[in-house]
Amino acid sequence: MILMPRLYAILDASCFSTTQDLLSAAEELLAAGVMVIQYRNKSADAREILAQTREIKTQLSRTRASPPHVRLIMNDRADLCLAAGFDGVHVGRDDLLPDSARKIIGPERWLGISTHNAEQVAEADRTSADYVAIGPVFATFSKTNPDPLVGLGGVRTARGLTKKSLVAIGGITRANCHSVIEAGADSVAVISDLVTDPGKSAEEFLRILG
Ligand code: TZP
Ligand code: MG
Repeated sequence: MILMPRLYAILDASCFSTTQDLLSAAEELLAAGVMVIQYRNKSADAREILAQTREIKTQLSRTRASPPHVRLIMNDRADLCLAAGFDGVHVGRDDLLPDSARKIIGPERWLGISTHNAEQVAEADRTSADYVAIGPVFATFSKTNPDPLVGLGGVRTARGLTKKSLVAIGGITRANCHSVIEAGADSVAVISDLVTDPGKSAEEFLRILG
């Protein structure tokens, strides 16, 4: 059983105009004390993704020469998780089934799964996933064709259906994150509210979430 840290930062390549901007954001998140970062890239090919993740890893070793260990999670692709030497993979409804992804990444790396309703949470609970993401909780502009909003009620329901680490996602900001944790999430996954000033924003999230 893993315990997901309160803040799960997602670096979405589409939010940054250059790799350098993405790396600066990664550096700021790390310096602020973020312990889990997902790399999300919906448009690049596998080679570009690996080139970018290699740079993120180099950045990480520069910013954090010693423990604590920051976990890097690859979105969508279990094969690229291994190739990049990442610590886990997050799969959605269009990706490999969680148990197939588990076969690729092995027992130690973290496996996360997206869910969008109670039935999917219950199903995810029966898989080898380490954590279950539920969302979108609030309106989001970061996902194409998002599923219907689950709201705080959806987070509460999900909490009742799994003892796995529960990650809430979708429209979560410094202003509303506390309510999401109160509803039963262990962690909040955030894209947009970490883009503008990543270090300051992450510090504020971490302060609010205690
Ligand atoms: N899955 C459900 S909502 C979402 C994903 C990837 C996007 C979350 O981004 P933001 O900007 O924090 O709403
Ligand atoms: Mg996916």
